[in-house]
Amino acid sequence: MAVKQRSIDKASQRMIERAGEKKVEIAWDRHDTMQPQCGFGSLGICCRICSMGPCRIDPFGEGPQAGICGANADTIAARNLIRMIAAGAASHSDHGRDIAHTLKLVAEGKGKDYSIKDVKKLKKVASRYEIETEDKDVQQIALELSEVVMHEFGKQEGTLISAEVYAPPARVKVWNQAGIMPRSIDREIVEVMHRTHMGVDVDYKNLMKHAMRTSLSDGWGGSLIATELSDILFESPKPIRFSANLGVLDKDKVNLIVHGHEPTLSDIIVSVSRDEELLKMAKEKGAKGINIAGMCCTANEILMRHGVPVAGNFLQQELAVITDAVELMLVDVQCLMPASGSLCNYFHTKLITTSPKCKMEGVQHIEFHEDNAVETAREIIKTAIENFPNRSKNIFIPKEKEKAVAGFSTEIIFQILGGYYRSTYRPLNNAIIEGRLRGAAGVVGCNNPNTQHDYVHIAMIKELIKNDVLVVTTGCNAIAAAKAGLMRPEAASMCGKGLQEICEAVGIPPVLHVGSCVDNSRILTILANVVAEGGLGDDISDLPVAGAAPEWMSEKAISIGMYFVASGVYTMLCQPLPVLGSEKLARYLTEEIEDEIGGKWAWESDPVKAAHLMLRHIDKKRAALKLKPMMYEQDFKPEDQEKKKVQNTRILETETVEA
Ligand code: XCC
Ligand code: SF4
Repeated sequence: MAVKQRSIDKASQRMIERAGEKKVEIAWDRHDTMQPQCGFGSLGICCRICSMGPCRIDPFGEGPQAGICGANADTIAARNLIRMIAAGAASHSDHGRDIAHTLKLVAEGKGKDYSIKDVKKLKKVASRYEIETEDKDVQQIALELSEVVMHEFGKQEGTLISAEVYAPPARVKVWNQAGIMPRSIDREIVEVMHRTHMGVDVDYKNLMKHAMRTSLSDGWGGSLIATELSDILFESPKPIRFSANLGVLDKDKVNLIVHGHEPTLSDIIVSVSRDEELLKMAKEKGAKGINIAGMCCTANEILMRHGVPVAGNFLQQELAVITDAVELMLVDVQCLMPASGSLCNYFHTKLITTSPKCKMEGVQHIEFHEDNAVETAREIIKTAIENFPNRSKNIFIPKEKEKAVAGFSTEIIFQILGGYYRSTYRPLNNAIIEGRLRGAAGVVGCNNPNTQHDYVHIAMIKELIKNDVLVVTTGCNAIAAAKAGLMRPEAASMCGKGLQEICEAVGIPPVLHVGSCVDNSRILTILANVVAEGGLGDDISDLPVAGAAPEWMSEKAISIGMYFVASGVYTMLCQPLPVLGSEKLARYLTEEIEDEIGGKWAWESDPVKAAHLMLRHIDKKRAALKLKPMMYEQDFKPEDQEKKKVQNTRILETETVEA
């Protein structure tokens, strides 16, 4: 495949070429050798759950239509999907648990390297959990909060407090009526494994009900806890400038990349890297300083709070190593390509794993524990510095880097819109009601070599903002948007007139970076605030909004998508879920589920067409709310398309007549 078809990102294109010159294999090459990919897997109709199998269903109807136990395509596809959701929810929630554990250590005076950085938020979150905060010292509040939150993961009775108190009341009612109110976090994940054991739940709809409950325990539970407690420990984000793309690597400095998802170690790495003694050591080794850059969601965590530059998104992790300018890449958990281990053998880059949950054969492991954070950070930075002299003369750093603004938390959006003294979502709601804004969209998620890197993300976002839809973003989509210049206030010039006016008046870009994968929970709380502000219905499913994960690849993305659907959001993927082997399940997820829950899935591979489907959904919600017509002429008008269709049919008819 030609380099340009692999990525639209210039820096990535250059590095893909360099990989070819150096004859090292990267994800795209392995993707080529994988063709054709397994159809049974893509359609979701291969089952390996017991050892009478493996079994697979013949999608064309001439071979077997049931596994040896009798499970049909609907059961098999549903079981496979819900297991993916369990893995995704588990990843986010285990991340949340680790942050809660850190908060508890701090509260007990054991996590000496951490502190409560955002007392205001601590008190706010504590009061949501009905913890008395007045006249109580901060440590005590933190202790009580961490204990309540940790209890949420494994409790055996009742339902999840955060789902109840953060979501709009109308939504909670829908969940209760549907019987999908999450009861705890771990319990839902365990129950997925039980239900999908051989010979338990085989009703695809019943499985999907539990899929929704499990994903809700992620979005409004594990992920939300991760976000809220990270803000307390590492401080709530505020608008901050950063740079994005491989050009942030510095040819004269020790380059250290932090990759993965959890901020606990990387946040400390950032502060320790400013230590005089370490800087002196770097100079002795011939470097001009220490440059920390991020990759994937660890990047998002630290750029939201410290403005640390981001070297790239998921598909760029190997490309960073190929620059030959990275002394060390450390990973915590999630989204690490196992290939990085052997790739680093070709270059001087040292790969280091740090979590007891994530090790790689042949790769150095420096284990990180919260009670020893600074020392571990120091050891890792020293390892990077010592590796600087091993750099080859033949480094290549692409020049591309783009300026961007991030740091838009749920709370900051209040302030930016309403002003510091009168924080409110009113101006946002009014803009939608008056037709200055068509609506809002959350565009998030990964990269995937099945599609052209970054293209699907960028094409979709551009189409949305051109049609006066404000975009909020997280994860690797956010990094793609930053690299494409969509997070500069000047990007307002690419928007429809209404959105442009808002960006200019408030001084924000049209694409708001709200954080990492777990911070998709910020999008949920933003939606809850918009509902609470009033004038746009009383449930999330009433809002003129849509969600999308254009280049999704991870199981986490499915859990995220499912909790948005279960929260009432229309959720678009540009590559379908692996369920097409079951017509019934696919129809349920993309149609019938909407009557039950208010949200649904959709898939469309062309990102511009996908954006149009999202716009149609937004328009449908605007019409149901009887909102004013759009203030300015819109680029995409569904009626025009209808007219065009009619015209085309006429032309066809005439042609037939002539023939
Ligand atoms: Fe991973 Fe979060 Fe996906 Fe990027 S976006 S590839 S999950 S790093 Ni969440
Ligand atoms: Fe086959 Fe049923 Fe076993 Fe799955 S559970 S492998 S369909 S026999």
